Amino acid sequence: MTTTLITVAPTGAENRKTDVPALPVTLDELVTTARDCEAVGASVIHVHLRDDKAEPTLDLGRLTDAVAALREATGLIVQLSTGGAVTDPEADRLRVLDARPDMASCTMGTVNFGDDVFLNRWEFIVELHLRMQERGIVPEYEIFDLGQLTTLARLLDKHGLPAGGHVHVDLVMGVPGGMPGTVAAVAACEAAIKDLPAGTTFSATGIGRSSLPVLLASLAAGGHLRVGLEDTVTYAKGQPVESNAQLVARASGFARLAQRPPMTAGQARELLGIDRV
Ligand code: KMH
Ligand code: ZN
Repeated sequence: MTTTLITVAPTGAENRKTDVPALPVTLDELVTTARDCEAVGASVIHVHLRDDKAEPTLDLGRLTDAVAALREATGLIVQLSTGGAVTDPEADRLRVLDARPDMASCTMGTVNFGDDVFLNRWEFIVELHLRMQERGIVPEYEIFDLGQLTTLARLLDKHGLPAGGHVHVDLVMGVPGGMPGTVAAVAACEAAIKDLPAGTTFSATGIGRSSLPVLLASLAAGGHLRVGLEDTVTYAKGQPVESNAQLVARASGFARLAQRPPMTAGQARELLGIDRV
């Protein structure tokens, strides 16, 4: 791999605007963030939306508007979260696909999520996978624990390759209840990914203080990167993140040092098979 795909996850569903003022919660803030992050090396944006009170929402009208606004303002690949918040019902999470993004996330199993449970039943996973296949939406398979890679292998075996034919996974590491954000865990996942279809790619993100170790381990293992305020609100000890672009710029810098500069959105589309759907 000679270049690095950088995904920005600017908002998430967990952090509060009152605690993290840099969090983009309005559509204007999201579009500005997207432009800024594209300028410093992001090629994919993983989107969670907020309502007028800055609470997480899966409102279809807002999602549809966000997809249109991001496409108009940037060349970024628009990936909507179907994970939502832990409280979101399955029907609302499935309806996200009606907003017709380029990509959508698809989590490969249930995981304890701090004091909560992020529920992803097998039947729900299959339904998401099949609907994305039908509609030509490219999935990013979210992996919170090693065994979820085995679930992905089972899914592909039983229900076929995703739209576009390319398999891309994102390792979400360091969630309390999931796998740790360590070099050993990245290496274990990399080994398990070798059992998935040839050409499968992965990115990785480490929550909180695991963000830098995971970023460096992923680059070293030939993986790609996800960064953003969804996962990381502290830039360095005692220093809050100023903006999503600050995190993307840092990731781009490390990628360049690793002789794997950020890929353009066009290169990312080619890699992920988005041009083929
Ligand atoms: N907010 C988490 C419960 C995804 O976006 O697909 C789920 C999540 C995964 O963030
Ligand atoms: Zn997310």
